[in-house]
Amino acid sequence: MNVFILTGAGVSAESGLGVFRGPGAAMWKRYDPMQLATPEAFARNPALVHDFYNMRRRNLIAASPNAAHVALARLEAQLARRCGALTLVTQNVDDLHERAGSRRVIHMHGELLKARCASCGAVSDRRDDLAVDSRCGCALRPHVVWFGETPLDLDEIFAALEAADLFVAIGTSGAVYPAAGLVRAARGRGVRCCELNLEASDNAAEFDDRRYGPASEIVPSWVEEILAK
Ligand code: BV8
Repeated sequence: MNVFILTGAGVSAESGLGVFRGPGAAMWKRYDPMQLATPEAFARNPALVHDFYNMRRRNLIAASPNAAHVALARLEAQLARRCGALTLVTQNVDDLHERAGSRRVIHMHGELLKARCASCGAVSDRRDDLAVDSRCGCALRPHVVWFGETPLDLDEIFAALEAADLFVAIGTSGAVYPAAGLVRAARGRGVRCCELNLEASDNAAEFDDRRYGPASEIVPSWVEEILAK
């Protein structure tokens, strides 16, 4: 069985990392992610954008994976033992899937614990703060995909979607494209689609199966159901 999973900020919400929309988004009192996650904001006020990501990087380092991340790592290991495969694509820039044990994670919106050279594009690990004068020879920026920029690894993502027998979206509002359009591509291939979320997403109507509740509760029980089949 080849399972394709797309996760969003909701899968990390119970690890305290905050979400962009819906319940829990209020944590962004000081910063508006929709305004700051853009190349224009970085060009206009790089210090403020660095502050935004430095705060999130520090939160991430202090955070831990939750039961949803652990369950998805277990699903990956069990499917591999049964000659199946899990492709885990995340919109999240945190490393909680990896810290929970997931071995293959595609970060289509980049990674908070990496920096990128604004000139040559070289990517490096980065756990401490970035500042306007952070340099590798040129200026450094967070290695995240901002609005208006092209998401990463799209060829690999669409190739995995072609091979999927099941598409599952977890903890995502279905508000950001092209990620939110992946379910329609799966449906177009006749693949069964399931949504696991706190509440109905913007594209809930695209799903055959919809389950609602906190990810730390509904994801482990859904994984056990899949593995019992
Ligand atoms: C692109 C990284 C061209 C940075 C992010 C009109 C139509 C179509 C597209 C567009 C359009 N207008 C503009 C666009 C393009 C734009 C877009 O989609 N805008 C939206 C706002 C309309 N997209 C882009 O610019 C993308 N690039 O289009 O390039 C292109 C296209 C195709 C091919 C080649 C090139 C780039 C988008 C990436 C932007 N970067 N993040 C950072 O993190 O700071 S997006 C940002 O939103 C985060 O990554 C976040 O993950 C992502 C998506 O949000 P979600 O993950 O879904 O999170 P959200 O908070 O929205 O929802 C959380 C959900 O969890 C909620 O449903 C909630 O109920 C639930 N939840 C809460 N608690 C729990 C829970 N669920 C379970 N348990 C809980 N405890």
